[in-house]
Amino acid sequence: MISNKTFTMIKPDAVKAGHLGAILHDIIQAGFKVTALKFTRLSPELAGKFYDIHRERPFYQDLVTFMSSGPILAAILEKDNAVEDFRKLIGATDPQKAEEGTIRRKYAASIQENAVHGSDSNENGQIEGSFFFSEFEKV
Ligand code: DGI
Repeated sequence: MISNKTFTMIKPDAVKAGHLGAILHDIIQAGFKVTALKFTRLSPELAGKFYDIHRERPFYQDLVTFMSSGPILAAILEKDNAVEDFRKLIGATDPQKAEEGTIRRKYAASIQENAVHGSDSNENGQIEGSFFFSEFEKV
């Protein structure tokens, strides 16, 4: 069965810059329904675990430091074709390569501090959502 859910984080750069409300508004306007929501801060240990897949990449340590540098908003989102549609809405990893009108193009400053996370597959969406939310926190 194709999942209609994805997982997102509004990252520390966007929260610090005051874009949290605007980004959430864009996400809801694009037709996504919020089914779980948490404002929290990742410890370096948890950020490292979340991005474990990138452990061998040269930017891993910087990424972990950045992702634990301030609060984030974590959410599970629901929509038909959620994973693919959300990746389209946020745009390319590097905001300079992201299309006009995408969230990263509008709010992100660099490839590392790129404002939002979006799961890249249904399987990862499920894993990432469960990383942050227990069953009773998902409506
Ligand atoms: O799925 P994405 O977030 O678009 O990208 P990804 O899964 O390839 O990488 C995860 C995060 O790691 C990304 O949002 C920002 C960071 N990252 C990816 N590539 C680079 C990077 N950070 C730096 N500094 N340099 C990179 O080349």
